[in-house]
Amino acid sequence: MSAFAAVDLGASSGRVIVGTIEGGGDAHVDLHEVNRFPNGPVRVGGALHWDVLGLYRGILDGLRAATREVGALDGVGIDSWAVDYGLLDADGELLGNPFHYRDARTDGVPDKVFATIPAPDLYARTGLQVQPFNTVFQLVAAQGTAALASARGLLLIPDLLGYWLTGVRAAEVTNASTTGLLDATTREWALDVAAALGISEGLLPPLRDAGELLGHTTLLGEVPVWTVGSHDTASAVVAVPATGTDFAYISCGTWSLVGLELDRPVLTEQSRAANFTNEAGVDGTVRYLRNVMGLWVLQESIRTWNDAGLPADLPDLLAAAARVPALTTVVDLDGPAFLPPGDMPSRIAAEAARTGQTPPQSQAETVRCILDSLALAYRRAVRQAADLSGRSVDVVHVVGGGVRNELLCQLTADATGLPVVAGPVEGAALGNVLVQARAAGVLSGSLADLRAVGARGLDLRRYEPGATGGPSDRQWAAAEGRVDGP
Ligand code: LFR
Repeated sequence: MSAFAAVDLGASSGRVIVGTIEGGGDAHVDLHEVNRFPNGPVRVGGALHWDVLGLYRGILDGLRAATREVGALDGVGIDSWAVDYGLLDADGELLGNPFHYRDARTDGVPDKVFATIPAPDLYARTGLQVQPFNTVFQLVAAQGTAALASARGLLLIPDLLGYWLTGVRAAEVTNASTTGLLDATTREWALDVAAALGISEGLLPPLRDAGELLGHTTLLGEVPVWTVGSHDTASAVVAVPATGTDFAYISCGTWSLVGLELDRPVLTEQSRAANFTNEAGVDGTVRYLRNVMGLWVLQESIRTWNDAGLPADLPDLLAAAARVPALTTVVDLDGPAFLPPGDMPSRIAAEAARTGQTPPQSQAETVRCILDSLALAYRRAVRQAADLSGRSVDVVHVVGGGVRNELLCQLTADATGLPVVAGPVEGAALGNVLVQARAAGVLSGSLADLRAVGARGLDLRRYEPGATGGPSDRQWAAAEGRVDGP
């Protein structure tokens, strides 16, 4: 029996999960959470940061707990959200707390960058969606700061934590692809892009693929640290229990990442206009997807209600939302208004009013509006991904925390008109463990082989379109017209 610790850091919590694998012909993975710790933005002096040392402590506590439970570990792998980074000085010390990608310092920066490198040229090269928080925009926003001036190295969050464990600096390629500084075709740093924007080449560490030995940590005996799909979405896509090739996936957590796995990027003008991204996947694949604002808007609504002293229990809210008539109000949750933390119910009401719709009148109606709007966004993204890449899709896999949201899963089947297979919940951790196990020689084969091992023993649930008498395809299509207003 082998045991691997997956460190999976999300925007609202971090987890250390142990995956044990019994090798052999019918190998399967058992996941067991050994530590969970809260994560979230910390506002300091008007800026949003991450508490990266707190995260590191949570990881060390988790690794100790893992060792107590299973004895010696066969490996550790780290994945987290994308784009954010720490800067290192000439001694390799961290220069300040990493910024949170929802910080406002990048407002207006993409346009400034496009004045130097036109957006179509940048897309043709990096294949990356435009999000104000892409690392490249954060670095341009930081120009002129003392921290950036004294920085001699940059490490993305999982790479920074891996460096603290092993002393080895590297940039794992799946996450590097979210910086806006990686060539989408060659998967090498686009050094000319960096130079044109005044970003020092010396900041960029050597690239590594997922599934390599990064180094060892000696904190718990000598334990190998493996590179994995260090972008959480990349690890989650590894864990999609697909049996064929014509699948779409929705990695559904704080964000919803909706798209397809391809073997080459789509760098067309139509793809850029639709803001689809070509992020690097494990084994040379391309994660062709769109970011949908996701359960973030629901999480922030609940936080707003709790702060106001209103009862806001998720299961109760979902049960009440299920009784609200479908598609009463739908909004575009991808608008910039929904990116920063804050009072989402008011922002939804304002967006409903702006588009000539009745604002939700209760908590249940607000939750229903969020879920209907998400399902509508999924419908659009799945169809556009298929159109833009010339692929067909016959099933939608939902992985991540959203798997637990049965109403959302059924709405997704209804809206896309496709069967939805929901599970696993801990997709990123499972993908992380699978890639470590192959690197360590416990598993072998292709991504499809890893998926088959991961799928064994999973409790998957299937949702058929229309199973609960939801809206018709015509009603979903009509609702699409309402999000932009009259
Ligand atoms: C999901 C995710 C998305 C990325 C966003 C910000 O957790 O990694 O893929 O766009 O967070 O980093």
